[in-house]
Amino acid sequence: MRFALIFNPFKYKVHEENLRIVQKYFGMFPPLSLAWVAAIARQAGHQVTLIDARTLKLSKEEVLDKLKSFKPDIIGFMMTTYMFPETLEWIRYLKKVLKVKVVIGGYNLRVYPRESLSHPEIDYGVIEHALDTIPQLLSALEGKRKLEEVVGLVYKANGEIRINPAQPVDFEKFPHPARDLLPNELYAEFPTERKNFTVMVTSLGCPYSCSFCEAGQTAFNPRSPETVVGEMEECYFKYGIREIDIFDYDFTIDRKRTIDICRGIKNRNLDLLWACRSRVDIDAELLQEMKEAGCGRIYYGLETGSQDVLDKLRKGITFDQIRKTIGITKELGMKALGFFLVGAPGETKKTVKRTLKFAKELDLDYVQFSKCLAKPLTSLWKQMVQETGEDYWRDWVLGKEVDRPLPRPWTDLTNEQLDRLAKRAYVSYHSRPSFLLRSTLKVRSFTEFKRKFLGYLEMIFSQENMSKKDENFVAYHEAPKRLNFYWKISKFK
Ligand code: B12
Repeated sequence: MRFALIFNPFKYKVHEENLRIVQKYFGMFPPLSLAWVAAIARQAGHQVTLIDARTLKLSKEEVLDKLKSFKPDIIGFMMTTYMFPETLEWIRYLKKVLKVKVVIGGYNLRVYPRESLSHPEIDYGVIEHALDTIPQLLSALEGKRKLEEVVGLVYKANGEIRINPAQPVDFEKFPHPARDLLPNELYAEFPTERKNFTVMVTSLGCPYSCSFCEAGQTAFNPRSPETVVGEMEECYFKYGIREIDIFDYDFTIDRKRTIDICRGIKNRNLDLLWACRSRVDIDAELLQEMKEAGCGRIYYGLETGSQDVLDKLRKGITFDQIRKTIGITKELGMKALGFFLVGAPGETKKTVKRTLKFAKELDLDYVQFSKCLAKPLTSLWKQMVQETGEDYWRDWVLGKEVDRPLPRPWTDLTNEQLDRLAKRAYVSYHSRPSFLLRSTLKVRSFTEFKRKFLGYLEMIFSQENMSKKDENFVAYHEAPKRLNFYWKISKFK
């Protein structure tokens, strides 16, 4: 089978957890989920192409041209709940011209498989992982098996939507993502210091129960240290990658595995700068191992400066742990980033002030103040659906809802107040002369300086007090000239 995967560009939504400018400068990331799917399909003997239309700035028409020359039997899209309508619009456009089947996958399918398939343009959905489902689906499309036998598939038959339950998968068995199909030199995220840059996922799931996270209490499913370091080595030698952001929910959950990965990186002499996400309940010895293996940034979920709010979020950490771990991280020469929430359960103007004061006291290298949101599968969402009997996200996927700021019944602050407070927190945090001076001195290249300086100026001058729709929204892109060049030389990859 000829299988084409497409990553479409997406605009800012006012229901998002981040302010518009934060979203704009977030970065250009590889469509990793699709790169996994591509590798899985290829391993099963199929011909695959992956078009990152977002990063290559390709219009629908240009993607259509590429697809016409590739001649796919089936095309695939990754669907997040939040970007569902615009991905659907792309599918509608392409399906009008190309008479091909469409398969979608992604986290949204775990929550809304039926609702997603209710749209006539979508033929198949992969409910959970592609590892078994995609080879089985493609062989079914070749007439070698029946759709009823494809595990983890949602599909249509006799005018009804049918679901074949998914089976658990072992993440270790996945091939490495097909980065050879991606323009690796074009990716960067806001704090990136080196090129080429990529993201990795080395484990699935998280056993903790934070009320705002969709991964809460899902089985931890790690790849082995050998496999993880093997993927890093492939990134290093095959794709010239020198910086990696590990996007696991919590990279340090299994202390021994983390240490083994660190030692593996050192033993293979990989000169990589890497970043990861972690809880603060880790120790100095582990941090030392991470530093020695090239870890340059750690993103910590700190959430708030109020003990009451922290408890309501069921985070299970203390301020002493936060202070100690951030202190050691900085002493070892790694950058510490804090993720904070604004508008969490029990939040007041006073607690937001306390959070900002706490962030300044910790003197983090980066901070993010996101608006607490009832995202699908979180306990905040479950509770809201139970109490109100309404599910905004379900209606959104069905096409019955519009993009609007969502209610937060767990705080007395209004959405307008929260946007204003989040913006004020960013401006106040980043405008301290000591922070500006230190950040400038740490900058490693002109592009890094430009990206950070523009982001800072836009936050001060262009970020409205209440995030609004922006039809012209385009994510900040660093390399338009090289992009054109890349597009010309890669006419068909
Ligand atoms: C890397 C990443 C990104 C990268 C790359 C995008 C991507 N997903 O490839 C970037 C930074 C660009 C990104 C952007 C966004 N992301 Co993101 N991202 C992730 C992250 C951290 C890892 C993805 C990954 O590789 N996982 C490991 C692989 C093995 O699992 P997987 O992604 O689930 O993919 C498997 C299956 O879902 C399925 N599958 C997935 N896609 C497809 C497509 C087809 C055709 C098929 C057949 C199967 C299939 O097969 C895959 C292999 O088994 C996940 C969280 C996580 N840890 O999983 C969030 C996550 C997927 N992202 C999420 C969100 C919300 C976003 C954004 C909307 C954020 C924003 N506001 O901009 C955008 C939307 C981008 C878009 N249009 O898709 C949510 C989705 C939630 C939901 N209900 O839909 C997640 C779950 C994180 C979260 N905290 O909520 N993301």
